[in-house]
Amino acid sequence: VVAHTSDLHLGGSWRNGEELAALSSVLVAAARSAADVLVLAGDIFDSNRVPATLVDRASKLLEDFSGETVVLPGNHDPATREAVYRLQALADVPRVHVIGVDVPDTVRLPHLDIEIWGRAHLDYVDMEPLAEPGRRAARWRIAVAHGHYVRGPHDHHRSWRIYDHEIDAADADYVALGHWDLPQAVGSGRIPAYYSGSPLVARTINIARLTSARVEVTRSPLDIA
Ligand SMILES: [Mn+2]
Repeated sequence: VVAHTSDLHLGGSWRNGEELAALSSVLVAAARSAADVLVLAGDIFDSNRVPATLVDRASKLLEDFSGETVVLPGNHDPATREAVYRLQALADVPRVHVIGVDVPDTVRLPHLDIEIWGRAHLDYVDMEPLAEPGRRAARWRIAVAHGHYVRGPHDHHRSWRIYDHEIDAADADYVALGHWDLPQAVGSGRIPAYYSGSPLVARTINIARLTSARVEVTRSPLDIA
């Protein structure tokens, strides 16, 4: 069972702490669904300059989740030298794996026979979030990408573009997308590809259940005020 969310933007309106409450409700919902893996598809922090106290509190929340957490840095929290993900508080949390920081592109979880591939944002400039995904080396494969799904020619001026043919070529059982605030299914339909939306907007997280017969994707509601 894979839980998926994105775009928490922790620190974006840090005064009232509602994003931390949202993270907490994400972890509760993931645990309620018995998620083995939680995928955080970018822009988890609003910037790499958020207060250390916020990082400490987020780290403590993540530490309490019993599954594995896989983070893909997005365009707001890229894996630069000063990335929030290199701070000790976060680096010390067991079972948290950050693509582009802890591993170049693939988190391998042999006990679940699953791998999570992604291309981290490494700086603030345009890149191809779903280019050159390679081939799977485990029974299950999740591709995670943070960018803008191209619906037509009117999207060609956007940065961080994601195309149908790239989703189809990702050799994945589920494609976990981030960057959009609203939850949405995208792609040609050949491979399940979904934006989770931001927890504070969607009020849900995505749950992908991988079984030998099919991949079932649902949205699990969050308990947030
Ligand atoms: Mn973004």
